[in-house]
Formats: sequence, structure tokens, C-alpha cells
Amino acid sequence: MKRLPQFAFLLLAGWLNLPTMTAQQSISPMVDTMADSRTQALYRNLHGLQGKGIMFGHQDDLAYGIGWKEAKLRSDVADVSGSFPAVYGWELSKLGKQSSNIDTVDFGKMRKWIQAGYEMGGMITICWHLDNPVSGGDAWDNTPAVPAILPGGELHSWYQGQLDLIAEFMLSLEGGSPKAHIPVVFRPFHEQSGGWFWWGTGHRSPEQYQQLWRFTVEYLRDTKGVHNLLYAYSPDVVNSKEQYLMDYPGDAYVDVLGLDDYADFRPGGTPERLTERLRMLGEIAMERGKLFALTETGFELIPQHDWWTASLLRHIEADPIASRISWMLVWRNGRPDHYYAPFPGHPSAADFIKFRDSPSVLFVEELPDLYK
Ligand code: BMA
Repeated sequence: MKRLPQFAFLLLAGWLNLPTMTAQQSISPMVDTMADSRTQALYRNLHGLQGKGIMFGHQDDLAYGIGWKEAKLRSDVADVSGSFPAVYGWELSKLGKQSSNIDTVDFGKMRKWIQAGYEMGGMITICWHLDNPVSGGDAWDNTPAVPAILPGGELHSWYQGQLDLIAEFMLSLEGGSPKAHIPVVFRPFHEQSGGWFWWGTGHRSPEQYQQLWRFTVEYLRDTKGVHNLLYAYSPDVVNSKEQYLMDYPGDAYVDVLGLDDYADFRPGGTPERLTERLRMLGEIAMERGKLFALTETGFELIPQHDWWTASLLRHIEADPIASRISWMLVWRNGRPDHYYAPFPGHPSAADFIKFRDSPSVLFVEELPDLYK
């Protein structure tokens, strides 16, 4: 096709209300301008992939599945489809307190699975359900605790100790040849727009959340010298841009704008809302030159046999901006009554293969080299 002159393209795009992806589209500077070369490459390549493909991710994929735990290199996703996910999600609660996290994933083994996912060419993302610093309860104990761990708070040095553990873990992740640090999309204090976690809304002010976020970034990056992280901010479902940005710590502190959305797929939910929310997220992100992603989603037990294509993918692809998310990650296959990815014999297995085959969905073997 003959190329349209750029002004004509812009006019047409404006008229069609399409995002204008032109050469001038700016890419925001990274949170860590001293990020190592693989992490910089990941950031650039994710921007390059925007609009071309959406990576599929799964939490704890290589650690366990339905009816198995800790095999050499096993995945329910691969058992069903023959393809491994493109994105590997992990979680660091209880780090330094016990040898495994709340979901019984041993940290030493996690490190090896992270390396395996990375060496297959995948991307790693890590969230953190830090125990309540004040009560000692878990992350869902919402005794107010944010003020106590901020600079000047009575538990601030305790919190620094927790970040020391995070830094040590992140810097212990190595792979590839030559061996170097594995880039990680770190997603701390997620779903803060809800009230279920101690860092969530109602248990601190937006300013306190922002202060906690900025301190966390600065401590890891500047004090501990961790340079293999991208930072993802990921509220749960919200209804407006203002609400999305309520706790936003600022463009200098966020690389990826995320959204955790299970709500629209729950019984009684309206999946069309996912399309609207992703479009809104995309508009916020593209204005800022940021990446954006569906950082958590899923339909527990997948009770709809064609959910993958007829609901999840359909409602992402329903909008040209929503379609520019970098990845979508479904939650863990924890138990026969708590799973989000299919396994052999699951009624949605055939549809999952269709989903894998869709040109817009990327599994690990379809990725370009993300780290070059
Ligand atoms: C929740 C459930 C819990 C799990 C927690 C942290 O959504 O999967 O079983 O402990 O996430 O991963």
C-alpha cells in the first residue's frame, strides 16, 4: 500500500479516534537511568512490541500445577498447549522469615525457575505480599502500618531490612551467557485501590502510599544499587483516570502502568468493562510514553469452555488501544478449587490452544530476543 503522508495519517487517526503511533511517539525515560544493559533492552523491546503482540503470563507456572509439584521443567500451560508462557510471575512474601513463601514456593527453587523462564526467553515479574509490619499478621491484615515504615516512622529501619532482603534476592537472580542479572518487573504494593491489603486505600493517605513507593524505589536503586528492575504500579479495578492516578507516585517512579482485573470476569461481572478499563489505562500510559499491562486477571476454575478466546481475548481485542497491552498474566494453579490456567483434561483446554494460536497472543517461543 502506498504510504500516506504523515499529516494525512494523523488526520485520519484523529478522525477514527485511533492512537497516533508515529515516529514522534515518545518513550518515557526509565525509572532507573542506570539500569543494566539487559534491563534497558527489555524496556526498549517491550515498547517495540506494543501493538504487535501480547505476552501470556502465569503465576508460579513452573513451581506446581494441578496434581503435581516441583517437577524438573513442568507447567500446566505447557502440558495443555505444548508452549510455555512468555511471562513468569512470582511472589516474595515471608522472604527472610522462612524458606518458602505463603504459597509454599521455596525461594532457592524459585531462583532456579526464574532462571529457567529467563533462559527460555521469557520475562519475569515479581509481586510482594509483605506481612503487616505492625501486627505481624499477613498482608491481608489491614492494621494501619504504612506511616510506621516511612522515614521517621518507628519501624522504618525494620522496613529497610526488608528491602535489604528484596535487594539481595533480586541481585541473586542471574542467568544467560555470559551470566548477568536477570531483569525483573517488580510490582510491589499492588491492588492498593482496594482495601484488602494493609497498604490499600483507607489504611493510609495517597501521599503516604506515594512516599512509601518513592522510598522503596530510591532505596533499592540508589542505596542498594539494584539495577535490574522495572517498576509496575497496578491498582485493582477503578472507574476513572483520577481514581487510577490517586496513589500514583509520579512518572519518574513507574515504568509500567498495570491493572489487576478479576472483577469483570466474576459471575455477575461485565467483561465489556475490561475493554473500557484497558482503553483508559492505555490512554494514561500512552500520554506518558509508558508501558501498560493486564498485570493480573483470570476467571477462577475457568467455568466457561471458550473463555480464553470468547471472553478474555475478545474483550482485549475489542479496542485498538486496549490491544496494546504488553502482557496479561493469569493467577496460580494453586489447588483443584483454586486455579486460573487450564491443565490436561480441563474443559477449556481446546479453546486455550486456539488462544495460543492467535497471532496477537505470544507464548515464549514466539518472542523476539527481549534482552538484546
Ligand atoms: C491469592 C490466592 C492465595 C495466595 C495469594 C498470594 O490470590 O491465590 O491463595 O496465597 O494470592 O499469592
